[in-house]
Amino acid sequence: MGYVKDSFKLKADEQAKEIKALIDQHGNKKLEDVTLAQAYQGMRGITGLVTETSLLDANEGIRFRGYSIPELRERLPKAEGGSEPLPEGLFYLMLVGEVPTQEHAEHVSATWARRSHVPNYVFDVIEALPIATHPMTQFCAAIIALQNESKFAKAYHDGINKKEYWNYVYEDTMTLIARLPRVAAYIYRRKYKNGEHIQPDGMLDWSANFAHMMGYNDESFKELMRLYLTIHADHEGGNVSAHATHLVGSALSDPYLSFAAGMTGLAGPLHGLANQEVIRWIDEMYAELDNNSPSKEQIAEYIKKTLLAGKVVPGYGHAVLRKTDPRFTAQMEFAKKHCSDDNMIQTVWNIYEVAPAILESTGKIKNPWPNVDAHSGALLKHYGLVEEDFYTVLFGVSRALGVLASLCWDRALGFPIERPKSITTEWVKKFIKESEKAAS
Ligand code: NMX
Ligand code: MLT
Repeated sequence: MGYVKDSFKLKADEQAKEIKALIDQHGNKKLEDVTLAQAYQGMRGITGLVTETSLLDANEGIRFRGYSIPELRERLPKAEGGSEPLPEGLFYLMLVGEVPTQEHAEHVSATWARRSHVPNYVFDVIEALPIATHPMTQFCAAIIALQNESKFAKAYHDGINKKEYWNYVYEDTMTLIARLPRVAAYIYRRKYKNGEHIQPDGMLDWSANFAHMMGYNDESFKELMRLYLTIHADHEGGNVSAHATHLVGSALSDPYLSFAAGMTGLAGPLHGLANQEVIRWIDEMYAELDNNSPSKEQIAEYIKKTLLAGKVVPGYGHAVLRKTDPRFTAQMEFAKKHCSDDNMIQTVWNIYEVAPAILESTGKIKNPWPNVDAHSGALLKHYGLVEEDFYTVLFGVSRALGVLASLCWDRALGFPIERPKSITTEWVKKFIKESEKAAS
């Protein structure tokens, strides 16, 4: 076994023992009560999942294995001459639970480079789709096509001991992550660059090679990719893409099928598609005002108009967060360093100044602050990646790191099939009647 795999297995075995003891001794401890409103309203606030890779605090934001985004930017290994973290290092941290050395991160990088070859039939599947097909649909179709290579599915079919599941899930995880940039770049070049594809460069790190295959060789764009692919990787277990991957994986669907489920969820406009919606919304505002530098007053009016029309202001709000998303702040800091005079970035910052107060004044929006998607598109546009329909694919490539590291943990810890109980409104009415009768 490679040492990343060895270290992961060692940690997972220790953790499995600890969890067994926790359940044996404290399994009946109540985490919280579940209300009727929670059952009807998206299970908000119900703690019902264990995800080891990251934890979200409503006021502070995400921590990956205990490390905040500013800490990750400081501590994770960097590319030579770079100052943003390598996502390879974050993957190691999420999988093994320890901050990697430079050598560990480079080892992950080299492993992914070695496994990055995408079979031609996957490109054939993409080519079979009409060019107008949304990039996320092309991405999901390609992931499903890659499933043919699943080592887990084959091993399960041939018959394996359940203690070995983790091993094949790990192998599929490493191969799938290795291949995603090539698949995503292929979709990008096919749809937007006349099908003029760029071959991978095995000497580059995962993010830089992805940038290169999309056709972007500016060093600071490569840095942006390293940051982007790091900060979008994970957001604890309950978000739609992580939860969907975990849920489908619990049926022992292999990592390809499980990740595809996560990606169909990420493609929703209330989740990952919001990054493209933000740019659309800004462009529509520019067009309506016939002005690419609207004043804060004009932006405020446009936000109110959006709300009056019964639409969401994309990039704002969150199901768990109650403060500015630190992923927004990290991108703002990057923009201040590299491109603070960009017009659309200025607009994003002006929106940030006026939107929260207006959203708060509605009295119903629980989090008036920006999320990760409020900033990402403007940065990508600055570097010439202007095709906003593609943005969620970038998010998806990054999200693979967290949800697949988690899937490795799910199988290593022997988590069972997920199957919560549901009820009907008929059941609810009867339940209320009976509890009122009992109380009287
Ligand atoms: N603009 C307008 N209305 C909003 C917004 C917003 N940005 N955020 C929440 N609301 C509304 C929401 O639709 C709901 O309305 P109603 O009662 O009429 O159904 C009400 O405020 C209460 O919603 P919350 O409890 O504050 O939010 P919830 O947890 O249900 O939803 C989001 C969270 C993220 C889905 C929601 O804030 C939203 O739709 N935001 C805009 C889309 C977006 O930026 N999504 C990206 C999330 C991050 N990501 O990458 O996944
Ligand atoms: C995410 O990154 O998954 C989003 O912020 C959504 C969430 O956490 O619910």
